[in-house]
Amino acid sequence: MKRALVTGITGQDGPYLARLLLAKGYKVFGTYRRVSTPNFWRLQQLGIANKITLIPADLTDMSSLLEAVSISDPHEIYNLAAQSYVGSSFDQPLLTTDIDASGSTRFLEIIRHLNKNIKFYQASTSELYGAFTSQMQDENSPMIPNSPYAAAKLHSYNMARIYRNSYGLFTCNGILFNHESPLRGLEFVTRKITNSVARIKLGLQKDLKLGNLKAKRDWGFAPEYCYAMYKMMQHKHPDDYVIATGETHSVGEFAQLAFETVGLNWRDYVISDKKLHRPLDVHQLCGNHNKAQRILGWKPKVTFKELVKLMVETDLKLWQKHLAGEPFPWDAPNHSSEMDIVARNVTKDANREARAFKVKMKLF
Ligand code: NAP
Ligand code: F7E
Repeated sequence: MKRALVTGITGQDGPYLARLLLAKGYKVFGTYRRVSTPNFWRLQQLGIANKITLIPADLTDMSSLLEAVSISDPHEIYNLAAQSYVGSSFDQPLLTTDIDASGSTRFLEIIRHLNKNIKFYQASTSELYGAFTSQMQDENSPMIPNSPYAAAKLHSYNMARIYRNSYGLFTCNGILFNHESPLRGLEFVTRKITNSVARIKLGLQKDLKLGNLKAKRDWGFAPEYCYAMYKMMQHKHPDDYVIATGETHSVGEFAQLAFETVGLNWRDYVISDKKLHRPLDVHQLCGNHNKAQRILGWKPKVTFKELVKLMVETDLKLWQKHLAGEPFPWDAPNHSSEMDIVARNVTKDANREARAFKVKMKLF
């Protein structure tokens, strides 16, 4: 049975990828961080919370990563964990660098010392293109980061490439353009809009404050993008791929369509707030996924219109259920005793322990 280790299992992409890997017959391990309120609700939404073995680990903590790898003994590592919010990277540039830049290097070092056969997927991003505002971006476009987040991710992109070329590791960079879903975090602009549209429609909110309405993004559907991650890791040769729809729309267009879905005019509700503008933004992104289509046979299916409708309708249902007395998924009790959480330092496999110890000795 193939084993996969997925970091960032509690985020948007982690649960979709885990669901796919489980369907493909993998044993799935996921890393999570200890937080004051457990956040396994996405795994529970997809009905997979008790099918995954959870390992506590933090990308800034080398020993926890080492242990996660020795416990799971994976064939494939999907490194999805990140401080992924571009806005916060301006507030916490050092933390973002530690997680998003050094985190992947910690894994690459572990693989290099422990088992060079482990395949490694790095969650790279369209934010790498930053200030390069051509009509479309592909794998050969210049990368000119415009945020601490993107700069840190560029470091990881390069390290994955360097370890592939210098040590022969199987590493892939998925250069994923924005991808969204009903599991998207509420602070990202798409979900902020769809959640607010639902609340405004139900009379729970008056208006919606947004920042840069002119920024353009290439928005796709998250589960399809997770399938692309899996496809890259199954290909004979490791490589880097742009995953995108090839269509771009402004934040204003997204808002307009979202309000139209519930029969409202966005201009009556949206307020542009200068405080929500970033110190430096990425103005326009539109990805060319031809390489992924040609080599992996991957192409997007869900359209921009379908995506907006799906997200608005899901948020509307959530709030309607809430008004009828049901708790939100994230309010539901989510520390189920049925969840398989590995207690660190109590692995029974003596070989893994010995190997982990040997590697620790080499690294520290
Ligand atoms: P997300 O929803 O923000 O999830 C991020 C995950 O990383 C969460 O599980 C989070 O844990 C975890 N994490 C944060 N800091 C960590 C740390 N120090 N140690 C261990 N785990 C940590 O992000 P996503 O949308 O699923 O994206 C997945 C990956 O793809 C990220 O690397 C992101 O940067 C990248 N990416 C995303 C997009 C996109 O449009 N979604 C596009 C391109 C690339 P908590 O739940 O505890 O916070
Ligand atoms: O912003 C503008 C904002 O925060 C999109 C992450 O997954 O995708 C994501 O990064 C645009 C920006 O996503 C608001 O200025 C306007 O131009 O939804 P976002 P992002 O920054 O594109 C990439 C590919 C990643 O890799 C990241 O991890 O929308 N915008 N008004 C706003 N953005 C937010 N969040 N909130 C606003 O009110």
